[in-house]
Amino acid sequence: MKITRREFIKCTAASSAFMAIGVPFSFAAAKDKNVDHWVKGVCRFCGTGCGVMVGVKDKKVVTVKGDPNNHNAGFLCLKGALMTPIIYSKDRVTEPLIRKNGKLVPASWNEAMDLVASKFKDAIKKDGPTAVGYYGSGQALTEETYLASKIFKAGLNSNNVEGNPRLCMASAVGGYVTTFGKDEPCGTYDDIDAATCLFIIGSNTSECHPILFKRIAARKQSDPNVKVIVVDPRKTNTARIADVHVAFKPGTDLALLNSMAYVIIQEELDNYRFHSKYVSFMDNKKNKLTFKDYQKFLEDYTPEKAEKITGVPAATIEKIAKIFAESSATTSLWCMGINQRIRGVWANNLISNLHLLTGHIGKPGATPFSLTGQPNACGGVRDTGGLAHLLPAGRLIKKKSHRNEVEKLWGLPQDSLNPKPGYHTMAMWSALAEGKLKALLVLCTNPAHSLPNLNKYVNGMKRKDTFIALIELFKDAETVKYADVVLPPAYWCEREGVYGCSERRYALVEKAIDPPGQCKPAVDILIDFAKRVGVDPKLVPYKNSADIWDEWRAVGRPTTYNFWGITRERLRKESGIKWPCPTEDHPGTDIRYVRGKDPNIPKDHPNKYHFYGKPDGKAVIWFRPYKAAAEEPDAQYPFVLTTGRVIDHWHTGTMTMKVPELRRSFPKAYVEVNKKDAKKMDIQNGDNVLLETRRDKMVFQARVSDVCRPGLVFVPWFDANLLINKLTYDAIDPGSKQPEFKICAVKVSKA
Ligand SMILES: Nc1nc2c(c(=O)[nH]1)N[C@H]1C(S)=C(S)[C@@H](COP(=O)(O)OP(=O)(O)OC[C@H]3O[C@@H](n4cnc5c(=O)[nH]c(N)nc54)[C@H](O)[C@@H]3O)O[C@H]1N2
Ligand SMILES: Nc1nc2c(c(=O)[nH]1)N[C@H]1C(S)=C(S)[C@@H](COP(=O)(O)OP(=O)(O)OC[C@H]3O[C@@H](n4cnc5c(=O)[nH]c(N)nc54)[C@H](O)[C@@H]3O)O[C@H]1N2
Ligand code: SF4
Ligand SMILES: [Mo]
Repeated sequence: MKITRREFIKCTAASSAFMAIGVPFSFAAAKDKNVDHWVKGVCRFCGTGCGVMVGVKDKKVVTVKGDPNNHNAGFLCLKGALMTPIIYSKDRVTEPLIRKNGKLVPASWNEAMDLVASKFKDAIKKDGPTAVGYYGSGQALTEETYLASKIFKAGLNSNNVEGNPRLCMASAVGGYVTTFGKDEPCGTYDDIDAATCLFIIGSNTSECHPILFKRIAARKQSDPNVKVIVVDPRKTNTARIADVHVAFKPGTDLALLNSMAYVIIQEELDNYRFHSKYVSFMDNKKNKLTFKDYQKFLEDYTPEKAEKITGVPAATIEKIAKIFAESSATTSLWCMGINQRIRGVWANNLISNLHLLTGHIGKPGATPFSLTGQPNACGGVRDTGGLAHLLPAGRLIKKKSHRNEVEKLWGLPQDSLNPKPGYHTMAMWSALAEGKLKALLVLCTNPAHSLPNLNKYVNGMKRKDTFIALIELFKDAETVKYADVVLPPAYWCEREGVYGCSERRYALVEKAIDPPGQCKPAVDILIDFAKRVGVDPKLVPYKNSADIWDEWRAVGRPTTYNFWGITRERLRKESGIKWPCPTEDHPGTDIRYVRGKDPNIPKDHPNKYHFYGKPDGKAVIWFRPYKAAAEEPDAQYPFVLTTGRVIDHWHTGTMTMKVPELRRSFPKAYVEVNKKDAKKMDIQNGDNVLLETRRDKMVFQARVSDVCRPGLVFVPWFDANLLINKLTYDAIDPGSKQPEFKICAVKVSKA
């Protein structure tokens, strides 16, 4: 298939509109005459994890189309369909680079890796293993994250293993683990097709999970009884298809969700039979309480009281609570509007509370479903334990029994793993700024653009006495400016490995082509690194990434993640399989925690539902009071600044800015201002607007619209020339340690 430039432009112009009304966009019908062969893979971008077919001709990728056998049924959004030019960008790093006299200059692999190893060895010798660390990504392959985590935790005895999922999914992990005792959703995308109420809160699904949004819109169109509720302070494209859009005051989700619970109980719409048997009630001090106590706790959240906090009319709160509870099957979907908050874990709990209260769980169409952002945040980082407090498959560093189990699996002496969790992400970058962390290996993430309150952390990256080795695709990524060594990786389909998307689906990205120049798969770079820093060779015995996969299967096997049945051979044949999947003939699991559906529950278990992550088998309804954001607007900084995404760009823009059609649709960041606010400040479309927070100030062009509610401004964060993260705030959730990207106070004026 060859798409002409004109066709591309047409698609680009139409993309947002298509997605908003749910008309599918597909290249599947296009002809394939210019392709030698097709290779199966997964889209490089969002956590939807669409299956793709990569068309290869003369050893080059010439096109990408949707895999008809995967959940996306052949459809892709534009980002997915336009991945090819990224591979062939002239800005790729194709040879190792070393900083000499302040400039990055080419070096051999040997010279570069020797330098990296010597810096790490020196740091360990001088300050011990906690002076080194790894900062990875939910976009790295499972094999890469598993291996890096093992090299640092087992090989170097350092638990300083972190990554961008801390900026993204940490609150969702915290929410699931506290509510159910286990991470990861209990439902799948199929629930969207069976739901009669879709409760979407803090997720701009139409722009950030477009192919799922297509499914949501199709579901709504298929049945007039299906209701969509969108809770977002912005009137996004997602909100535009909603039956009820709740444009509430940012940061007040906790009050709103508690109030919905209040209404549900008041109206006797709770499912007493369900929650009296399968649910326990707990307050913040982990006291076991009763349903009666819960009712009492909720008295602070009558719709009238919640109206005062949230700005949502009491009648609207009552209405959405009733729709949620009365539907035959309700699925909730949420993302960063919930997670990137100082009470992100609590907000996650409160969404699950509504499901546990009404029994909307474990039935087709009824599930609390956290949308993951990156293509492999779930499979790669959450599941393999690529964070500072985790070990593989849900095990914890702090738990001796978990450490001992992993020591056995990894062939380590008993009690040899470091029992102290490492630095979480924000602490890691602070430690670098303070000179406590001396050497850092960074893979597949661009922290000099993506961290909040950037100035503080970039000053740390600039230190002369710290060392950053960066494995990065592009010369123009912001973090390259601060790296001491840059190593060139093989990209996406230039090496093979597994991605695990939001619905517990593991799928293989197959190798389609060779990488350019001296680029190498990250797995090879990591194995070389391990050898040179003196990691015991027995810990890295792999010939290829399939060997790592097999080890990871064995490490997951004794747990409830059990995906022993997801062999490499199966992954080559099938377009993804959902764990748990204990045996090779097991079809994978759609619904967890239900007898007969979840292979972790014995067939003769006395209860239909069994929340085996909790000792008593019961999920928890948590009492979580409303807490305000870390930095509320005041007289000096009277607006709320929120940041987020646009459909055609991926994060820091390094990849999507290389695609002319995508760059053209959003060439530059801007600030969205509400019409009424704009009028008061005499701001017109296109005017320069000064945004000033307690941390920095910057000028953006205005887009005046009704998208933001009054008092709120929004800036997309893809633009490296307008680094909005210099203005954002780095307050973190005390539980998940995830920063509150979504809310800070800002002064807005015409520039
Ligand atoms: N096109 C595109 N798609 C992507 C990505 C991308 O970069 N580009 N990145 C991927 C990744 S890693 C992620 S994490 C996801 C993120 O996906 P989303 O979370 O859907 O996207 P965001 O734009 O970050 O934020 C979502 C919404 O949160 C709202 N919000 C702000 N404050 C609040 C609040 O207090 N409460 C509530 N309820 N909502 C609030 C914002 O108005 C915004 O519309 O997208 C993934 N998909
Ligand atoms: N203001 C604000 N900031 C945010 C957020 C927000 O909502 N608002 N969201 C946060 C969230 S949810 C996330 S997930 C993070 C994401 O933040 P980052 O992970 O920093 O953003 P990316 O642009 O995805 O960075 C990926 C980097 O890896 C490079 N790369 C691409 N492919 C490969 C590869 O195959 N191998 C290697 N080695 N490198 C590769 C890319 O060129 C790019 O530099 O940002 C966070 N930052
Ligand atoms: S929805 Fe996400 S995974 Fe699917 S094609 Fe678009 S960017 Fe890729
Ligand atoms: Mo993310």
